[in-house]
Amino acid sequence: MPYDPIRIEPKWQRLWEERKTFRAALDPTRPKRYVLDMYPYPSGDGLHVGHPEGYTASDIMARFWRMRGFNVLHPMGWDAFGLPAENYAIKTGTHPRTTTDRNIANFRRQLKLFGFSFDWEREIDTTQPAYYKWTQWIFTKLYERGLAYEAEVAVNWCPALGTVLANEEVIDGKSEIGGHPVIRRPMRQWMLRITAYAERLLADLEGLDWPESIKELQRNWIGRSEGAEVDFAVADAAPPLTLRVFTTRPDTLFGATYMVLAPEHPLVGPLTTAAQRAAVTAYCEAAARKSELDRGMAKEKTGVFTGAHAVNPASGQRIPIWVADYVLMGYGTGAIMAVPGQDERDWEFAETFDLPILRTVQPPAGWAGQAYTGEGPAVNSGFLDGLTIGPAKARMTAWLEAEGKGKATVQYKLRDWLFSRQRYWGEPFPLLHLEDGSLRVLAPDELPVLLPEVESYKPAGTGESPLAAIREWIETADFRTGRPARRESNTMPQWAGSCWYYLRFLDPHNGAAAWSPEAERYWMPVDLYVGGAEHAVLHLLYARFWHKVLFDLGLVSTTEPFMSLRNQGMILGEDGEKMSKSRGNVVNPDDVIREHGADSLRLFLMFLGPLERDKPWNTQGIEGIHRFLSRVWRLFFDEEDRLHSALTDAPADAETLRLLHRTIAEVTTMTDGLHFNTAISQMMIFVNEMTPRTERPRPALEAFLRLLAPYAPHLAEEIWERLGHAEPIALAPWPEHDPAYLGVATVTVVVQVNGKVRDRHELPADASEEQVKAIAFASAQLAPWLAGKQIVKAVYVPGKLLNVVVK
Ligand code: ANZ
Repeated sequence: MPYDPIRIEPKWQRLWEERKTFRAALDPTRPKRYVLDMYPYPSGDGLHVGHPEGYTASDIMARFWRMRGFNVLHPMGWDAFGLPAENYAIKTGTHPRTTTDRNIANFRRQLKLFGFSFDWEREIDTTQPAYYKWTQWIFTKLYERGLAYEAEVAVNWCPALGTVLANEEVIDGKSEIGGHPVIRRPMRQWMLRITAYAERLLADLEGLDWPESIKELQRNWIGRSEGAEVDFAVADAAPPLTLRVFTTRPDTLFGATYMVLAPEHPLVGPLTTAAQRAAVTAYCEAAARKSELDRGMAKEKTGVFTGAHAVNPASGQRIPIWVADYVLMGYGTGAIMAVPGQDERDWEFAETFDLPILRTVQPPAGWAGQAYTGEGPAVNSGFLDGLTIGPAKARMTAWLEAEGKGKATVQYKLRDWLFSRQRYWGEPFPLLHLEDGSLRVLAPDELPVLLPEVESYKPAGTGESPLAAIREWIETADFRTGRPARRESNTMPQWAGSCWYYLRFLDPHNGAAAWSPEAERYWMPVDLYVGGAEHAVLHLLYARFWHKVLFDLGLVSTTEPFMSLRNQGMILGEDGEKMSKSRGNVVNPDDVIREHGADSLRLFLMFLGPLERDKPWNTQGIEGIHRFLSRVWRLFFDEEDRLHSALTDAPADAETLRLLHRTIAEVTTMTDGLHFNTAISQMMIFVNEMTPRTERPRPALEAFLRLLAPYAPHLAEEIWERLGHAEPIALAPWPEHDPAYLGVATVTVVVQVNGKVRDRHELPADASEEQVKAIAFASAQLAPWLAGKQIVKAVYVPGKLLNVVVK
């Protein structure tokens, strides 16, 4: 009997489920690990081979830590509110509940094929009332703390979708979904005051074990700038008017030769002179049609003079006030002092409109024709002259404060979070608009506010959601007073459910609370969070924000939710391009599993290369992995499916012990560091060494099997059981290595194909030529370079190089 994953795998999936092998129970006497995946949106397309890459990595860690004695929580669920189900409902009339349930069933079926060690009893679905009741409850907490408010805000209005979009959903002035034009328009919205947490969101990044690139993206998104606010008096204004600006360079104040207001600045109207009014109005209307991103990126500077002037508080000069759309209303004060001598954008603008330029930092000799943003002594700046930038900033800020003309401030790029959507398939807001114009948030016993049935899923087109059209739902009565009240027709964005799902996993069936304090104290924080880098900013920032609010409310015990974060790279198509339906290079995991089995797919995904890197799929690679697993099988069983006669209970010889302990040490260290490809290489070495042996010490083989178990769990269980073990290998202890047997150094062997470096391997210094070649030729990394070629020769330079010539 050959290795037959198709027979083995469903059996073990069923047994694990029946025996509840992966059930996680709160047990304060045991150390815990919480291993979390970014739960998927159950799309109609089903799983893509990219999904299980991260899930396999986290599953290996969950299994590894379980075997090392930790009580492991490893859950899975569905982030199931969202636009695709709703758009499908609009097109076909199918209720989003129907499609969502169908998609979830398909995702669950597919995930189960992989043998992931999830505790399925903890499965959650953000669209179930028993879940979103608590999402609504958390919203009431935010509201009570003054962190949720209504505002008229200029929003991205998409006429075609009939809804408002978040900035992230708008790309180049078009909707991310469908590519429809988006314009700016003021509307009443719910906002969350994430800006109140800007400083802590920034500072607490320091303590996190996250990829530095992700931390940097969050830092940039929060965008902290230190500077000053400066007040400019408007010349000849009666009554007096002040224009306040934010600048990071108060030291350059003497060089401010004009000012610029954002087109939406409230003083644009009052300041504009009669002669300039028509031009200014036309300019502002044109600006309203552009997205912020386009405005920020535009190469050519556009603008219009208001006809008014201000007085530079330092120099006393009269300077013109302009309107230009490179100044954004949402940052600082929406007005700037323009210093063309030291600012490139201001320089270009001054050149375009022939405005005066005055240098206030001395550039190096020969510098001409452009702004100088570097270091140098202050010039043309009265009491600052001669000072370098830092001291000049400090001196100017002190002067402004003494004169009552300004003060030191900190600005953030981070904006408050636009938290409402004009959609059906989302969480209703837990509040009532009362007759007197006031608001009442609902008490816990009034939750959940259920989504009502609607006849049409089309947005109202007025900017309101389809819910606005259901009179009997919108018009209700205040349960406490019996007086008429209106519900909110907006729903929450998809991000809401994912802001706290990791907490619901702790205690998913709790009907009386979102989670119990005991469960939270025991399981939190998440020890390892694995997911795609596309969530670098939004999901991870929003969830951190909610978590900090919950911390301030005493509802969670940690200041951060996710201690360690790892991103998986993208699995590209075999052609090295992003997988997409239109390219026809999408690999469906169902097909791969049917052909090679889940263990081969798991191992292959991990052997493709470092987890965080983007890697192309390759079909030959998975065949190589399948052969490797077949050879593992053959270590234990003969052709007649009996235990192999080479298995022996005699004590292992010194050489075997050295090999075994080196393998244990290497696989342990590499797994612990999530260097799965390297761990797999080491396991291949072990199998290559053992295969020709006519005496295979059984304890050594069993130890090896335990190392393989997190990677190829079905195969390992099957062999383990046939060896006579009653308890699953998934719960067997991880082997320990004995340092006495180590002491062999490793070398890096470079693999060249026709003179070009294509691969490298970390191998034991004493690996034989056959071993090196076996590893090298099994490598998925190398496969594309050998595909369809004939190997003419392969020369091994011991410990250094494998030189392959193909034609
Ligand atoms: C004068 C100045 C002189 C500036 C100079 C820079 C260099 P960051 O670092 O991103 O915080 N600014 C302020 N508000 C703005 C807005 N709403 N829209 C567009 N630009 C705005 O940038 C702060 C600088 O960006 C501020 O400092 C201001 O220009 C500009 F040599 O003031 B500065």
